[in-house]
Amino acid sequence: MNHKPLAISHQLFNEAKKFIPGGVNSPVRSFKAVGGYPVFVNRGKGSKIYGECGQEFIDCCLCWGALILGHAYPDVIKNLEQAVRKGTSFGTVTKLETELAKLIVQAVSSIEQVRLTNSGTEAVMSAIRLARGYTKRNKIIKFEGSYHGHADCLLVQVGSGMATFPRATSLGVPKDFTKHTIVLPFNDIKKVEEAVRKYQKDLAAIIVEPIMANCGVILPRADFLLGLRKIASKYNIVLIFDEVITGFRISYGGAQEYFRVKPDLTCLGKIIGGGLPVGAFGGKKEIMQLLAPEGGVYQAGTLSGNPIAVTAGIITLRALKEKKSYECLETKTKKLCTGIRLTAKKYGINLKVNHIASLFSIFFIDKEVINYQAAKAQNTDLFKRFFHSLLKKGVYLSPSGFEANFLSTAHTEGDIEKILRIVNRTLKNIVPACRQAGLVYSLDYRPNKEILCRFLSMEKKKKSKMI
Ligand code: HOZ
Repeated sequence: MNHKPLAISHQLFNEAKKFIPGGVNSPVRSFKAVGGYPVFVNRGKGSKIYGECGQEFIDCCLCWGALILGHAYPDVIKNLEQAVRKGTSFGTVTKLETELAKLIVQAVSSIEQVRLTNSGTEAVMSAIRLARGYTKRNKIIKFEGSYHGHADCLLVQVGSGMATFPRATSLGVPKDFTKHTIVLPFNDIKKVEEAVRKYQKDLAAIIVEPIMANCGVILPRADFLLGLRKIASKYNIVLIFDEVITGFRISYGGAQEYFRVKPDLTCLGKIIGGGLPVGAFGGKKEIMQLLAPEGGVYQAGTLSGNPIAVTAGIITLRALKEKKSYECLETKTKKLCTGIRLTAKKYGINLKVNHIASLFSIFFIDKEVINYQAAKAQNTDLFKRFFHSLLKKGVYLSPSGFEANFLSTAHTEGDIEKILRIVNRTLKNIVPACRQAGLVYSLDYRPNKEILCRFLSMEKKKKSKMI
């Protein structure tokens, strides 16, 4: 085994820690949830990233979902080079902003007007303020394990990095700042009805990730989102979909198009910046018109609508629109996730793979994961072993069992097959640990090679056309 990359990561991380708190600019990157040292990445191309020692990884994190076209997508790079030559930021209006806004409005049916921000956190924070300004009410409902960025009022029972954090809420958030936040379990519409009846007079908004993607991927039950829509309409509460992850990922129109439920406001980020820092929030004109300078809800940003970031967003959205990529992405993801499930079955390992479109997570658990409490019950030690074994063999997953994984249009059939081969070797090796954790069906373990061989030969025959 080549120990050089590990030694280099160790050295670079220690150096970073001298100057950056924890060595990172966002906590999950520190590998705290999985142990070991983060990989220092030097470059990326297509479905791959390359470490400082040249190690190659198939990337299934993709800048946390932002890079749906893969790394260094040629058209994005070409246009960025041209844009940079014209100047990097003006702090005044450009045609580019209107162009990106138009693309978003045309794509997302509930959005009539949209404002660009620098991050998803900013978008969500502003959408909440707008909902409060519009309804003249204070309280908001959020769901356990969801992560809507790090604005004070939303840092309550949060997923993502906070799911593996030793304390439930961040220090530095006064109770007064979260006293209007009501936290409910995801997928439980009865609890929402009860809370709404209790607080209706002061409820400004319900904010939800239509697909939870910050404590692993958790799908909404049939009618949960529709139930939220009905309740919000009945009580004049603003329904906010946080589509920072799902926007332009689940379909071109986001999760709201996929599930056919229209929120009043939508928050976006990641993909609309094509790998550069952008966020956005938009919705009904009647609500959006309340923003300054038209209305009394203040929101601003020096670098908002930055021409470089907006250029990357425009090219990305245009490419997605033209390529009709979503079917392909879903086929690839289904193949990968079915393969992982069947491999686990072959070894009698109880694990759950939640997936939709090009979003997936793997939970070492024997029950369905339908909410945060279920996600919390996963065996994180087994996930750590799984993660590091894949990493060593060249697959980069998101470094926590409480995060989503992603595929891009750049992932090839060869990538999927390689990941499946590596998953096979990994799961085979961790059977004893799974057995010890009570996650193997039977102590009398007999591998069933037949099922997997049948699946793999079926897939070969299909010769599915992948991009
Ligand atoms: N909170 C992000 C994932 N849900 C992590 C972002 C990052 O570390 O870059």
